[in-house]
Amino acid sequence: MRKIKEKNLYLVLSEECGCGRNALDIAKSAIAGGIDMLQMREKAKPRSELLSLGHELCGLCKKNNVKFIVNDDPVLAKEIGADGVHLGQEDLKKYSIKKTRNLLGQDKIMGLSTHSLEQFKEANTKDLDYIAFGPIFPTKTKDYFIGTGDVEEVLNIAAKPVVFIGGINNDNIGELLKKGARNIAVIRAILKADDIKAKTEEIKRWLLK
Ligand code: TZP
Ligand code: MG
Repeated sequence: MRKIKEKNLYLVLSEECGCGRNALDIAKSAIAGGIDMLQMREKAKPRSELLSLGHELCGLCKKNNVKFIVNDDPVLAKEIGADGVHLGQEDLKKYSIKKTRNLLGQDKIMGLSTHSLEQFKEANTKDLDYIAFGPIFPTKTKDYFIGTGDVEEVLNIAAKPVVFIGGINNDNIGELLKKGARNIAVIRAILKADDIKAKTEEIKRWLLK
């Protein structure tokens, strides 16, 4: 069962990248601009704050038909009532895919980050609802990037939706879409914009072309 739309603009929200604006205001503007999915990725915030912010973001997303995903922590995702969780390779040590599924249930969205074709192939056999692949382009979040060389192969073999991430912006998104990408995740392309709503609309137009 496919739990996400055919095409998704996925905002990964880290308030620290938002030029002093607060997470809730950023989310409101990005939702007004047309994001389809929102991930709370707040590595620096204590759990108590994640819980209250998560509840607010979750309510906002529900009202606007945007999927709300919690990064790193399936227990927190469940507590908040989020639509799902996003795990990194490191998170699997604590929360295996099976354990996470048992915790969240069949209806929830489970995504996993992959950073190479090998990791992607492994993830492709697992009980996941989408697989993130990247960083495709240089990004301040990671100290490496993998380029676009494997994008077509990944899409050819994919058994589930692939979300491309890492340094994607208005200048390079066209190249990815031409290779068949349908799901794009960004942090800074949206969070660094002076006008978050307008920038979100601009990127979304690319996706819907
Ligand atoms: N995982 C791979 S790249 C990345 C994450 C969380 C960061 C994406 O941020 P940006 O600003 O869109 O490059
Ligand atoms: Mg993680």
